[in-house]
Amino acid sequence: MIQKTSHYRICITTLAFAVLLSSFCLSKAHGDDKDNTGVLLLQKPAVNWEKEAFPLGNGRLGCMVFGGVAEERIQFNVDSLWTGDENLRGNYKAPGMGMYQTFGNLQVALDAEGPETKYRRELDITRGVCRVAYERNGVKFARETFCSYPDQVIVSRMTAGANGRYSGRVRLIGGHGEKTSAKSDRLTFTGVLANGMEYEAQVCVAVEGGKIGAEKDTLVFSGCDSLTITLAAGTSYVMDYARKWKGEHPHALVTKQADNAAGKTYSKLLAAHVKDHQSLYNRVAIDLGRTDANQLAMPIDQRLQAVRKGKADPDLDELLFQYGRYLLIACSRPGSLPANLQGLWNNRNNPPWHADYHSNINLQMNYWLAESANLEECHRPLLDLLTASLAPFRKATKLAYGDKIRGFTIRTSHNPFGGMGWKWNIPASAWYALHFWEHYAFGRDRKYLETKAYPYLKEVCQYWEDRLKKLPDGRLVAPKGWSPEHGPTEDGVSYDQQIIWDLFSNTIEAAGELGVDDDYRKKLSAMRDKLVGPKIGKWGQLQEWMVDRDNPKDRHRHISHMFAVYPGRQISLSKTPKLAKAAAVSLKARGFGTVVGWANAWKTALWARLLNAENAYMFYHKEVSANAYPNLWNGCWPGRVFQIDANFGITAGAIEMLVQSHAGEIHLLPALPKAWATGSVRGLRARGGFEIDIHWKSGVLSRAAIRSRKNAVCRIRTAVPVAVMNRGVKIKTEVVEKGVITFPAKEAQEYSIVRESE
Ligand code: FUC
Repeated sequence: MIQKTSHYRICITTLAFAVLLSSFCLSKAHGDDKDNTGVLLLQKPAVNWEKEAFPLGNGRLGCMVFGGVAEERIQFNVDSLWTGDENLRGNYKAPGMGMYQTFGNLQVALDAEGPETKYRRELDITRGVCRVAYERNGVKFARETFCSYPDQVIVSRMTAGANGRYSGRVRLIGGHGEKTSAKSDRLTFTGVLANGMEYEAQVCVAVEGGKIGAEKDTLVFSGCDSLTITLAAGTSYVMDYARKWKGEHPHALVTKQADNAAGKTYSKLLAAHVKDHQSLYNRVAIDLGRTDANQLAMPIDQRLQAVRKGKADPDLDELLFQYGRYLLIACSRPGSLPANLQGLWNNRNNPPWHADYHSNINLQMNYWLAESANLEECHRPLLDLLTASLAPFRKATKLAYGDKIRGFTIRTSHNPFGGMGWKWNIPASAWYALHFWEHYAFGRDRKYLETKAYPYLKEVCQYWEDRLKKLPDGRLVAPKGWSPEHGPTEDGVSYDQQIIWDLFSNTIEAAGELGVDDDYRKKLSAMRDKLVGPKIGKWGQLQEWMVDRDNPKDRHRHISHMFAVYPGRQISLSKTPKLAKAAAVSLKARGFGTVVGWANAWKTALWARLLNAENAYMFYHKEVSANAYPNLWNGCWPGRVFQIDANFGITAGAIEMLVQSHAGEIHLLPALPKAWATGSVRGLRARGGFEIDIHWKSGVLSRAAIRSRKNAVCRIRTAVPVAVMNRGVKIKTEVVEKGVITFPAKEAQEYSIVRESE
């Protein structure tokens, strides 16, 4: 698909493409897009933080809304409120590793008489708004809460169908015993952690009708028609190692954000928020079938119960799909830190696994969907933090491996100060390099490749040039590796070998794209060809180690030797069918039982890459039929504590069922399951700078659209014969093999793919 045409037009028509794209975003591309499905409904207030409260966020600032009637509780976080530091020696238990902290709670106690009826609590992921509604004594009460990226505040508004119905108290309670001060209509607390991290939160309350005033540390209001509450919070963190990660005290900025929001009308704040949210969210629409109307109207906990009893609910499959996108928009925006093990949401000061960045699957999985689900901006916080952490990563690597080693590697867990914790995970920096490469592969931003991605890739290659070990027969192995959390430490572990192959391949391709480092490219190619490659073992399995010791009864949750199938590209059914079959044998042996969320999501993507639609769907479906809590989050081993990776991985897995582009071609509907027999998707992205819409009926492609960002040869694989049209005119295509055609795609053009009779 993606061979370069002989001349790229340098005069980029990015503008034209942006206009084209935005016109697709703004107009509903298809009449059959539905708009009643993007809502999580529950009919009681949340009691349990991780299972029932609803998450909102703007990347940096986030909160969990409980929706209580007598007391609204909004637990909030700022992504950089971390203890710890550079933790140079990597002691996981040392204070330097740090933990992600809760910031505090906003509590609104409401005086009320009489029981409420018709209670509803909804998270509308299409708008990024949480709504609460109920009635009391015939009066309707309503609340809306959102977290705005443009205004950098949380906003909550409470209204009623009659005047003077709101009396009560607002409290702002810090997570570290801070003292809150109250003045007229504002609450403030400020604090400093042991590592010098300064932080502050401010709440402003505007009332209509009635009155409000400060009493000790509380705001007391009575007889109000409505309340509009804005919360601003920040820390002194800056993503800059040279400044020791520390900037100004947040007081001035937090005050400015609070004042600015308090000076705007609620409708203005809401409109700016919804516009911003939808500029990302609306890029993708999906229709996987129709749920029975009665079931669709049910609260999500009951829908989960129905699914668990075997009822079909394709709209719930859609909701799960879009929820992954929603959550990434909510916890990873330009300027923020990347999504940690809990995204952005944490109500404890000692969260499981420190709520850290975990490099042996979890952090990567958080970002598997970013490019393909059309949220490339949301990928940037990861790339930014990894780039900002280079200096401390290099330092720690030299400390452990000697001054002579070039490049760097990392441990399994790390924090936002470039500090690391538990156990070296030697190929992790190479796995991260894949994210730099993928950002280019999807977006084709050459400048980014040249200035950010290629230098990163090259530096990690240098580490492996120095570290790889020659076997007596001349082949190369990574010494002393470990298949994550499984088996012994030894040479030539498949996880290491596959990731290094991927790193070298991407670096070679990157240098080729840039037309640089010819000799180095040849050197890397020679080294790549000498790497001990994937092996098929005695029971036909893909070996996890160089030694053929895999146990067919082993159900371990980690499946690291499948990296080459997904997210890597060393093994595919079209190019390496024997290895792909061996991978299927291994994956089958790991079982079909219920596994932790991230393993479940990985298996979805893996079965999709192995083109087994029903197995892929089985694992996709388990996410709702076995794993999901009422707020569609899920828990992880041990103890089923909340972890967010599966919510992202499952969306990425579903995309692999609908379109794949890792093997040099765009494969439309590679693993469409029976459960999604008729449907459509709009706005997915494919490598090579393409955006894709697909419609299918009774399990077969009916039409598709491909929009190209750059001049490129587009190669597509379909199960049925297709013709390609551009501006209503059929264009010439070349048949490469049965089911595979190519055509020259021009930048900023749309191509219609229509089914032809056989
Ligand atoms: C990996 C997994 C665990 C958990 C942890 C955060 O080590 O093995 O299940 O997800 O990361």
